[in-house]
Amino acid sequence: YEPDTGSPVRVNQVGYLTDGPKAGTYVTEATGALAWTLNAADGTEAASGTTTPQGVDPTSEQNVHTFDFSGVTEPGDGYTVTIGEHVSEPFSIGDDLYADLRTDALAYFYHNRSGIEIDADLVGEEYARPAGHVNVAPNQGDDGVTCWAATPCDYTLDAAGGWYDAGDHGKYVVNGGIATAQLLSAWERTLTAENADGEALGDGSLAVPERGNDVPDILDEARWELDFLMAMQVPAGEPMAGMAHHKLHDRAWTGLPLLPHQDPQPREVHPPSTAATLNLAAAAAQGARLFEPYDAAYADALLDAAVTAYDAALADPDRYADPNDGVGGGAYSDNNVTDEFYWAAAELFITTGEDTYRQDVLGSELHGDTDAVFPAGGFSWGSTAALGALNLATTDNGLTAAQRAEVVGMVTEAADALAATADDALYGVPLAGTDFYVWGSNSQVMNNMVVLATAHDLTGDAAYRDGVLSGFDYLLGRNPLNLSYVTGYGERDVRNQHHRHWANQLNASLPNPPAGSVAGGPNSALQDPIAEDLLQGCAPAMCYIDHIESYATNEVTINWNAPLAWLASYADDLGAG
Ligand code: 9MR
Repeated sequence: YEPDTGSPVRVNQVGYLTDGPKAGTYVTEATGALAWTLNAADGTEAASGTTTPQGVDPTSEQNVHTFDFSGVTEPGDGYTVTIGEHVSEPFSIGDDLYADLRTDALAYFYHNRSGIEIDADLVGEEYARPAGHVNVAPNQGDDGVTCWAATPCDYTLDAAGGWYDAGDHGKYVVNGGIATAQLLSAWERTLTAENADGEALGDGSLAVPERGNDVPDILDEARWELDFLMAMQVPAGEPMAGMAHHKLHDRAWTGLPLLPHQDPQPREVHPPSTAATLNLAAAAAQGARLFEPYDAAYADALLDAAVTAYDAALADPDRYADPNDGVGGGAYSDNNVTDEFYWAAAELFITTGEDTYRQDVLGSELHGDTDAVFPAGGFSWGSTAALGALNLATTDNGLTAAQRAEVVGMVTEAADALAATADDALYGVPLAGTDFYVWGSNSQVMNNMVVLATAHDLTGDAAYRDGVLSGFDYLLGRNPLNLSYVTGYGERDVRNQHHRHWANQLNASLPNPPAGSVAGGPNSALQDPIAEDLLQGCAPAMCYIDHIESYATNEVTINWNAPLAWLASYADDLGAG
């Protein structure tokens, strides 16, 4: 298998912000500098220069040059870069490059709602479908779901609703927590960042059934999952009351293609875990402060669930999900929950101001350890302390000036390293070296971009912004495979992500993923049969294939689209500002 990498001239196929950095990469064996020209759509030359030979890029094992046309600030569509006989994909220069991505990336969540009809008026006929996993045959609904036979319980849960995690039909509290938090943070950013446009996420901004209810649509979307997270909590009076069940999914993996409402299998709730409980605590605590102005009773219910969950986690601090519990759904196991404790304590402190939470977060062994809170490979569902630290640094909260300065210092220290990484990387990506091309590597890149963007919001330092935009360049085409990893964006976008019913590759009557769906990305561990078969020997950043069965390189998930939505929102605000 030889990937079709198209032109060796690699650019952001969507485009470059008018006042932002503008760089690309050229794959060539040539060792000396080469001439490049930037041409406008009508073929006239807009700029020219020479490339900088860089040697072999370790992530791709390609010999590359870089080129830079940051000086060009004339907006337009259809620009191309030519080097010798090679022409790049076309791209734009302008300020309005991320507005559609902001709403498309968020639309992903409504598309993947469980327990509700997906309305043709909101998504179009090809994406409309009946409600999934309510008690309508052949479904065995999530309303009144029982515990897994291996660890039975005496109660049922009404856990209909929530989002499907990914290409599968599972619903996981661990991953639901971080995804919800990142949507909530996209909204919270509009309250704290100077240039943020709240209206772009406000009521009427998204195609969701709740639009017109005077609540920001992004909060309506988050509520769909917050309700599910709360529904996964063990009821009062039961053993382990207040803990959250780790996950809910089918008895065995469903096959592809299969629409949610066609799934005939039993659905089962798996045992509680401390990590899930702390995800509930953190996300619900954040939700409580953001819903307060819109629905005080709901905010109270969220805070109540968060406090109960946190207390339950303190009383049962090392109940880990079983790493072998991976039949019918992913394990999402994690045997270190120090970071989840840090995150939950931070959110509860921000929301309540209570000293006990302040002590828990500031007294954590993680606090002040920048490398632990902000791992170079990116924060993730299994490493969540960064979420707490970012919110402590940006929100109005009860930290003293000195305490806040320390948290802000952690963010900028992490961002300094990431900005330097992006600057050194020959494809501009803020992901250091070759070790971090893991399952979902694009989300690791994006979460590093979130750290950079937050540092930019906090300080106004353009070097951080440049790191974010350079990360977007990588995601949108300036990469070793010359692919845009976001469906519908760029000339060479991926569109066969692993998904049960966006399965056009398997059944022509089904659609491809809708615009704004980001693929997991290169994963050098080759953890699915397609990758194992076709990608042997790949360089780390090239271990990717746009094939529906390659779930370990090409899936979509809520926790990957959530940072995409956060970042598109940030970048759209930049363009407007
Ligand atoms: O995103 C998860 C990744 O970090 C893990 O390495 C991988 C294997 O455990 O699982 C990923 O999560 C998958 C989950 O288990 C099931 N739904 C789809 C998720 C994305 O592939």
